[in-house]
Amino acid sequence: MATIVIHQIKDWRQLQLENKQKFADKTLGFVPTMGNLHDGHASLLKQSAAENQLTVLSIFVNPTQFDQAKDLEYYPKTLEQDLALAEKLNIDFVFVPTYTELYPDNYNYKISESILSKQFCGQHRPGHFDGMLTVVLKLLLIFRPNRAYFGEKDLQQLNLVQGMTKSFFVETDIIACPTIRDTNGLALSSRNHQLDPDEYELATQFATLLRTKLSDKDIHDSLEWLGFSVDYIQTQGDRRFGAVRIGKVRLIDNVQLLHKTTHHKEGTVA
Ligand code: PAJ
Repeated sequence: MATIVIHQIKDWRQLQLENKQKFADKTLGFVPTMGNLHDGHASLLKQSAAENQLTVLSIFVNPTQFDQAKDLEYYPKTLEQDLALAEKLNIDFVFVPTYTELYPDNYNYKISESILSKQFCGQHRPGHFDGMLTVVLKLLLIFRPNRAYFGEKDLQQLNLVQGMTKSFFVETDIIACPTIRDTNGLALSSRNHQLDPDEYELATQFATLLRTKLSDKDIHDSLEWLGFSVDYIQTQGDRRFGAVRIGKVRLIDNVQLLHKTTHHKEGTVA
């Protein structure tokens, strides 16, 4: 079946009404994204397609989670390519809403979390997690999927979404998916496409240094010396989290520190 692209919530409702048979007793998997899809997103889509009879992908560059106007403006948009990938992966539905479709209230109502969302990235991106949680809750309520797939690359986001669904009794299982990396160790990210070749080379040092036995402070200082502007490098338990900037591009990552753990388990709550 060809991928069906939906722009409006009413079209999704209509589709369900007209195809009761098709939806009956089928499990629905959901993969929310901001587009500019790469192999990291593809791994989530493949896992959803393998574990559910139907999959919905959403593509929406959510303005309420951008704390800087320039970051939003420069965010790469490649809808044609993204739809071609969805088709290739046999994804059933792609939801591509407008701002007014998702925010009829113009963001007067929002979800906020008061502890975890203030740490790590939250300290450096005011309002970011409010915007993220709000749009994710809206999307989960529109599609009411059995499972929704999130990458461990954004572990703080994943943990916040898990906490939110538990707090608001949302009956969707939040599934953690491993971080997909380039052969040089750099976590795949839409933001990597904004780096020039020299900056990309430099970015690989971020992933490499995060895994070393150096202290957080020594990694911080080494990265600054190399030319990064460091937001934070912070170890919690056996996991090290980091966020850096190269020029206008912000990169985040987290790795499990094997020298700090006795058993290897990816994606545990930090
Ligand atoms: P986006 O950055 O497009 O990421 C969509 C999903 O892909 C997230 O769950 C993210 O963790 C996952 N992902 C990104 N890079 C990955 C990689 N290298 N390996 C594995 N998974 C990866 O995260 C967002 O969009 C937004 O905040 C969103 C949840 C869509 C809300 O607007």
